[in-house]
Amino acid sequence: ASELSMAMERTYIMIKPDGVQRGIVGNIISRFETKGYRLAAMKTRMATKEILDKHYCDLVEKGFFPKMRDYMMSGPVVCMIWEGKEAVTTGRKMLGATNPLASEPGTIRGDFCIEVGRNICHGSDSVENAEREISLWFEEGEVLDWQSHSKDWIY
Ligand code: RTP
Repeated sequence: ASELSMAMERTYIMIKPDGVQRGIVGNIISRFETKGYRLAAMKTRMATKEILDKHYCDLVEKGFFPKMRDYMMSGPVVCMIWEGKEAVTTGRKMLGATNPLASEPGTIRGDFCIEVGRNICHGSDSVENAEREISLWFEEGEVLDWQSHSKDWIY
């Protein structure tokens, strides 16, 4: 495998209901597009209790979880898979810190929000979790295989 394909990663990026309602979807997509990542899948849907309990399996016992789950079900979310070199780590950098007040300006959270409970977007924190989240939110036929269609001008 070439150096490029070895570094290829897929990450699950989700725009939360506040990001959708505030009209920040296009801006977020644009940032990942212009960075050089490829959109391998995208859809809108309502999150359910069942899928959120699985997605946030590490957080279900936390005191803030029921409120957070209500927030996540308060409107449609946009589910996306972005792929490219080190997409997981770089995706997290582009999102910014979990608490938007600690997020650097220039990041999505740093530019658009101030509340940890309304932080606009989610991004996988590891390659393993990205794979888990992708299989949770997407069916196999919904995900494109860009590698077999790749062009020299995308890396
Ligand atoms: P995410 O999973 O949404 O990308 O967020 P993250 O990895 O940066 O942060 P994590 O610790 O996994 O927390 C997941 C989400 O839970 C909400 N949260 N609320 N104290 C609170 O009210 C609180 N703490 C966390 C946030 O929406 C956070 O993104």
